[in-house]
This record gives sequence, structure tokens and C-alpha cells, in this order.
Amino acid sequence: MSERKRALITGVTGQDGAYLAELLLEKGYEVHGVKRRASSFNTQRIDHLYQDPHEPDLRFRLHYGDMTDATNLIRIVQEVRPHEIYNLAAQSHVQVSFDTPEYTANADALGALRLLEAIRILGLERETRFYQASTSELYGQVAQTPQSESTPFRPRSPYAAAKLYAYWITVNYREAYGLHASNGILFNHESPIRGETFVTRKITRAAAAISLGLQQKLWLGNLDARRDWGHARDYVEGMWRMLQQDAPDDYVLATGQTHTVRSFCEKAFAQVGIQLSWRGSGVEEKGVDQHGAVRVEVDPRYFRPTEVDLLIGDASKARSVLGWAPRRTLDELIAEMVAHDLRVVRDEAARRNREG
Ligand code: NDP
Ligand code: GDR
Repeated sequence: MSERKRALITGVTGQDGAYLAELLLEKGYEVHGVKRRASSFNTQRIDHLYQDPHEPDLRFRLHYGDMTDATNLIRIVQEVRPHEIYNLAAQSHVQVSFDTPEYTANADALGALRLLEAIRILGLERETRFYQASTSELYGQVAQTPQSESTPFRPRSPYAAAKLYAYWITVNYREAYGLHASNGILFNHESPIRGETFVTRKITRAAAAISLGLQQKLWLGNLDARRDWGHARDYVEGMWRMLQQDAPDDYVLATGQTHTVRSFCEKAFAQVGIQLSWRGSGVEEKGVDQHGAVRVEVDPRYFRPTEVDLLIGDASKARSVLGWAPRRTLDELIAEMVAHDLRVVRDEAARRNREG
């Protein structure tokens, strides 16, 4: 087995997994990722990192696995003997968790337990460090702002309740068995490779398509929700820093600024020359462009049974202990996402035209 540092990333095919894999490869790690078997390709975000398995200096390898399958996770950990495990795999969509609460608990809560147990069963407590992808959704119904490591949790979705278990079982294994196990309590972070059903990407994609005349309008849910949005590339750097500390601990990563969904829309549409103004209120609210065309409407189907209204994080502990700070601004993030989506939407339209 090579002397390089070995990292195992669950959720490597997701947004954060792809950026983290890139970062760790740049740092000289041997990177192992867990991917699920799917009926169509699901590795688009990491295809640029692919290495032919016959290459002599193989530094990026994928293993089939699933967070709901303990024996498979134990086998992968046994084979890789990672110095660092980043547990990023999850059913990560809050609204979907209301439709699939049991599966979400299995993958997001018990999945974390299965990995921690794998470390213990294999006797790797002193060798393997563990990162758990915890979330600002833990704060839920917010009693205090900004939210820090000492703010009480009050989850508002099956997703958040599952992540609450994962958070505490990580703390428990640290305290009970001396594991180097840390929680990153990460506020929303986005990028051009964000999943298309999260609100930021849904908006930047729609702004691009509308500006090219390929879509008429965008349907959204709660425009008043406020989120602290950062750039995913900055946040994966913070994850890595947590595992480089001598002692494990829990850290908030956030920008310290909050914006409404409505404001995110205005900024994204402005990138393509559409100036939105708002008419009406509640479910009747509409975003209208400078020519009077309705570009944004509210569809109550996107309202959540219980909503998290306001998130704004205090990352001063990460700043002082990890030396971490977000580098990219929200305006830079939005510009990058819209530019990317203009290319994506154009390419898709060209392909449709070619295929007749
Ligand atoms: P994504 O939804 O983009 O990626 C999730 C990853 O988990 C994908 O690789 C997915 O595989 C994989 N996955 C889902 N279910 C399973 C399963 N049962 N077994 C194995 N793999 C599975 O999420 P992000 O990259 O945005 O987030 C990474 C982690 O951080 C998640 O745990 C999320 O809950 C958490 N988080 C995210 C924040 C954010 O703002 N992005 C903020 C705070 C926490 P596939 O590609 O096959 O679907
Ligand atoms: P969130 O992200 O729930 O914060 O979870 P999402 O982008 O889904 O929602 C943010 C806010 O926007 C409101 N919203 C809509 N959301 C979606 N998806 N689609 C819409 O049409 C829409 N209209 C309004 C939502 O109600 C919400 O208030 C993300 C995920 O990445 C989690 O895994 C992670 O833990 C948290 O961020 C931090």
C-alpha cells in the first residue's frame, strides 16, 4: 500500500465530493470515492479526474457502495485503510426528505453510524480521521442569530432530524472511543455544479434559459426564505482543514451574510440583463421584467410543510482556529453560475436542434 495519505470520500459524485476530490488530488493524496450503481452515468462531476485503472501511478479510484449497506462500507474501509474519511453522502434535498423520510434517515443518520462502526470494527480508531457533513439545517426554527457552534438545534425536516442524529453520533464516538471525528456545520454553499433542483441553480439555469428565449418563466416556492450562501470550493477547503487539526472539534462554516431567495433572483436575472421588479404579495407575487413580462411566479407546491426562515452563520471559530475564511463573494458566485448555465443551456439547445 502506498505511503501517500489516503482519503475516502462518500458522496464523491455530488457537488462537494467532486470539489473535495479535486482539492485532495492537488494536495498529493490518493483519493478513493464511493459511488452508487445507477442505470445511467452519474459521474459527470468527476469525469475529468478519471484515471485508467491500469495506470501505474493510480491516485483516484472509485468503489461501488451505498450508505445503507454496512457490510459493503466495512469492506471498502478495510480495503482502503484511509487516513481520512469524509462522509458527504446523503439524501441531501430538504423537500424530498418529506416524501422519503425513512430512506433519508437510513442514508443520512444510520449511514454515518455505519462508517463510524466500520472504523471501530476494523480497529482504525487511531489511524482514521472522520469528517461528518453536518448542516445549518440543524438550527431549524431559529431562536438566535447569527448561529454558531453553541446555538441550540431545532430541526424542521426529516432531513435535519436525520442529520441531527449523525451530528451527535459523531460527537459520541469522539468522546466514547477517542476517534478524531469532527462535524462541519456548513451553511448553504453553491457552485456551477450544484444540483439543478436546489434553489440557486434552479434560478441561475432559468435566468440563462429565459434570456436565450428558451423558457418563459420560473416557478418558485417561498421567496422570503433567507440563506447564508457561500461558494462550495471555499467550503471543501474548510473540511480539509478540520481534519488537519491535532484535536477533533465542530466548526461552523458560513459567510456571515444572508439574502432572501427573492434577492438571489434579482441578482441572477440582472446578470443576463433582466431587471426584475415585484408585484403582488404571497402566492400572488410575481417577478416582472423591464418589458412587463412575468418571469417569476409562486407555486405553493414548492412550499415546505415546515420551513427554515432565516439562516446566518458566525464562522469566527473556524476563522481563528482553522484560519479559514470564504474567499468568493455572493456576486462572484452568481456571475460564475449564470455564465456556466448560459453555456449549458446553449449546448443543450444545440444538441436538441441537431437531433431534430
Ligand atoms: P449532493 O446532493 O450534491 O451529493 C450527495 C452525494 O451523496 C452524491 O454523490 C450522491 O450520489 C450520494 N448519495 C446519496 N445517497 C447515497 C447513498 N444511499 N449511498 C451512497 N451515496 C449516496 O450534496 P452536496 O455535495 O451539496 O452536499 C454534500 C454533503 O453535505 C451532504 O451530506 C449534504 O447533506 C451536506 N451539506 C450540504 C450543504 C450544501 O449547501 N451543499 C450544506 C450543509 C451540508 P448520486 O450522485 O448517485 O446521487
Ligand atoms: P436548503 O436548500 O433547503 O437550504 O438545503 P434549497 O436550495 O433547496 O432551498 C433554499 C430555500 O429556498 C426556498 N425555495 C426553494 N427551494 C427549492 N429547492 N426550490 C424552489 O423552487 C424554491 N423556492 C423557494 C426553500 O423553501 C428554502 O427556504 C440545502 C441543501 O444543500 C442541504 O443538503 C443543506 O444541508 C442545506 O442547504 C444547508
